Amino acid sequence: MADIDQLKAELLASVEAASSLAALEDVRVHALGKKGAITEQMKGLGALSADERKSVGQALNSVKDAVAAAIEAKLAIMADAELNAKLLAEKIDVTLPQRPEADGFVHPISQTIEEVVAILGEMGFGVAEGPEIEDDWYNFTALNIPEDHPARQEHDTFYLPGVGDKGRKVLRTHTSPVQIRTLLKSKPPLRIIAPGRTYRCDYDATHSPMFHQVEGLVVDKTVHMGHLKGTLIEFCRAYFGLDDLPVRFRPSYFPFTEPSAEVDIGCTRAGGEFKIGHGDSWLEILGCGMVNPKVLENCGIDSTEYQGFAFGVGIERIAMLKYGIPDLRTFYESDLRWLRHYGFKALDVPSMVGGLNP
Ligand code: 2NL
Repeated sequence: MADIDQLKAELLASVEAASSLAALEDVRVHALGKKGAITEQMKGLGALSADERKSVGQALNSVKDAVAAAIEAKLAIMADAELNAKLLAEKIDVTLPQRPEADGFVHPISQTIEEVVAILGEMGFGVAEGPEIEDDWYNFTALNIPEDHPARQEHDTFYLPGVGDKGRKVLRTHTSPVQIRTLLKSKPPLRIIAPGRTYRCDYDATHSPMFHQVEGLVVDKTVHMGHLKGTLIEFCRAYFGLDDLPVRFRPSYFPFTEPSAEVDIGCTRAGGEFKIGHGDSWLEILGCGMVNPKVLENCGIDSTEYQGFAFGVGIERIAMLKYGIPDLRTFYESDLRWLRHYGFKALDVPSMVGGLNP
């Protein structure tokens, strides 16, 4: 038995001493292999009495288990150390600015989102983010769009296979579920925008199955339609860079807002030309309204104490209008010639002090 204890101590010490994967493998073969030290001892068991065979056999088995466990543990430590060394060797500082001579461009979608964030950020909105694969409840039910509501069909939803305990999973059809998540976890007053990818099963010259949206939400005790109008008029004028851009609110309907409105901006279509600004015509650019009290209640907010306004803007649409991009589909083609033409310099970050497109 003393021999077995010594064997155990020796083998554990050699596991401890192994300093490479190859050395550890040598130790494993030497200890546990077919011709290894433990196997050799096992072979001697036949010569022992029945009682001795049992106790020595058990002792050898426990040495075997202890050595195997020590090798496992050492392997895990070595794998960790290897990964750490690799991470350290491959370290890059992602906060360094892009080299100015590098031939890369910011996509107009990213640029437009940055511009919207700059304008609304200046007004005190914070950016919120959330998952693109959503529970049916966050995407529809919480927003007062019940199971049989026609809006569910209008949204041309991509449903994911399988049914979870919270209901079906969907690709979010708008970024509203991000606002729902924020309403559920933080207390008002709130002022947030949720930019990001959204999905609807629709594809033609003016629809893409994946597109981008920015939604905004303000909840407080005394916010009213005047704040909604002031915010969106200011937003439209700042985004298009026209101080006197005509903006009008036209009654509309969304299940999640009441009252609801669509926002049009002035434009001219005279003589075959199209231009944003004072003119003979109107162009719809976003949807908005006062948050339906049912939506607040669904998120555990007392609608007799709080009210809010919300809006949603299609990023592709306002990017096409501002930058004269005629075809929606070109956004997603990754055509470098297109990107060189419509893209932006990476160092020209939009801001209200430095300008939206410096
Ligand atoms: C559009 C219309 C809209 C909202 C989005 C919203 C979000 C919450 C509560 C209430 Cl959490 N409303 N979002 C409200 C009105 C319109 O988008 O045409 N978007 C492109």
